[in-house]
Amino acid sequence: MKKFVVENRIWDKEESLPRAELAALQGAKLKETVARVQNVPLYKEAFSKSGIAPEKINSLDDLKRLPFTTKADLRGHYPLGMLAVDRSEVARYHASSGTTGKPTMVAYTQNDLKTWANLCARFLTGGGLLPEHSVQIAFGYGLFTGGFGLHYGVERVGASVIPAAAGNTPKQIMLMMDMQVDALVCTPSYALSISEFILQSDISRSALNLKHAHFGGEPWTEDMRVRIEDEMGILCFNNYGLSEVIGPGVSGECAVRDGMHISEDAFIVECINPETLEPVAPGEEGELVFTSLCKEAMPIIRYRTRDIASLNLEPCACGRTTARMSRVTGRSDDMLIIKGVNVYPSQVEQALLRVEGTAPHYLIEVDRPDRKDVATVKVEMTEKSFSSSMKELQELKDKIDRAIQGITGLRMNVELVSPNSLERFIGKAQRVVDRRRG
Ligand code: DLL
Repeated sequence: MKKFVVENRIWDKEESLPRAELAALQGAKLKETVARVQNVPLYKEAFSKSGIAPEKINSLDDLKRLPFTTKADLRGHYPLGMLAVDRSEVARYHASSGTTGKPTMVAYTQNDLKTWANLCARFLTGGGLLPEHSVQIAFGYGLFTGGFGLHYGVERVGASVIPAAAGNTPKQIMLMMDMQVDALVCTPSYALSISEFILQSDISRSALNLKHAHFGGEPWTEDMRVRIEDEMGILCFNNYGLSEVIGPGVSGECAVRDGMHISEDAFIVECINPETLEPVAPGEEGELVFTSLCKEAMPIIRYRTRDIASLNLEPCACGRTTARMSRVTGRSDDMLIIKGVNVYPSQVEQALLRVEGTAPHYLIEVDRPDRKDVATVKVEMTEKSFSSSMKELQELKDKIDRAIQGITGLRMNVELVSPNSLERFIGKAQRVVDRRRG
């Protein structure tokens, strides 16, 4: 099938400013943000403790003298202690996802909502969205920022939205076919479930008009992209964001697909060593830290994301000059340390996608019997490999074992499980059960 070709379009001139001009713009906006956060007790205190006069902050170098903001700070000020405006000025609330405890509430003024829609319009345009396209949004609509964030971004481009929301896969596919949808928006793991459903039913790919897809909200790998693109005959683009910073719209890929462009006129990005807290060099992996430059309701200073990625400051072939971030390879707090080796679930995924005969559905279970770490990867077989001989299955297990060891440097037990036996996700996938944490 012929793949869609993305026209190289840039939504805003701020995406391609000379770097010196961008730095001047950031400095001016930073001053406004610093003034605004004086309304937030946490920040007012931080400034006075570090002995820095807010009016003396002019650049990132000055900013670096301030402490970081962490998830714990936000939790400690639940629900609205980080608000920098009067509640009457808030137009909408969302919350960051989290499976345990209270969520982190985030707030937007009317201006924030406009900024947000515009930032989403940027990456959608970078990934080929045109005003004449119709877009199916299969993200949860609710406190999660994915659904509403992308919804208004698509509308801002002038395209039409089909707010399907997450779940009910047969209905998603029906809508996609009947409405001749051009673009799909969801998590990559849900896209995998949709693709799997299409392959298992007798729906012909030609019944779909899908051209491109915009995935985000969770880590995924290049191998996963190749798999989905081959199965669905579409182009898939990665976009990244987090509620505390704004939601989706922090960064996204352009047609070149060599990193996600960060909207640096809206956020200052730093990449640090999570242990020493010192900056790492461009190209080196570290934890991303963001300072917002345009947010009114909940501005944030030096937020430690826990997301591990690297930065590329070279201009891109697309004409944008903004820094690009690599894929997120994991979170510093999701990183598993097994027998002393640092392992990210995405590395296991990468290994599995390279072995034929496995479906890309897996679960990593870690236990510590007898004070020794034991990691088991449950991997689904494809229907074809499911009917293989014992000898072939043993060969498959060995291949997986070698692939995982090759990428992670670690041996894990491999357990082959029958097709469709592992849980499917309509939102963010849960790939790890770590029983060592009690
Ligand atoms: O997931 C915002 C979002 C929604 C982004 C839809 C893109 C698309 P939270 O629920 O607060 O917000 O979760 C944020 O999700 O710190 C990352 O760990 C992870 N994440 C988001 N996008 C990506 C991505 C939204 N493209 C957390 N690749 C972040 C890897 C991602 N991880």
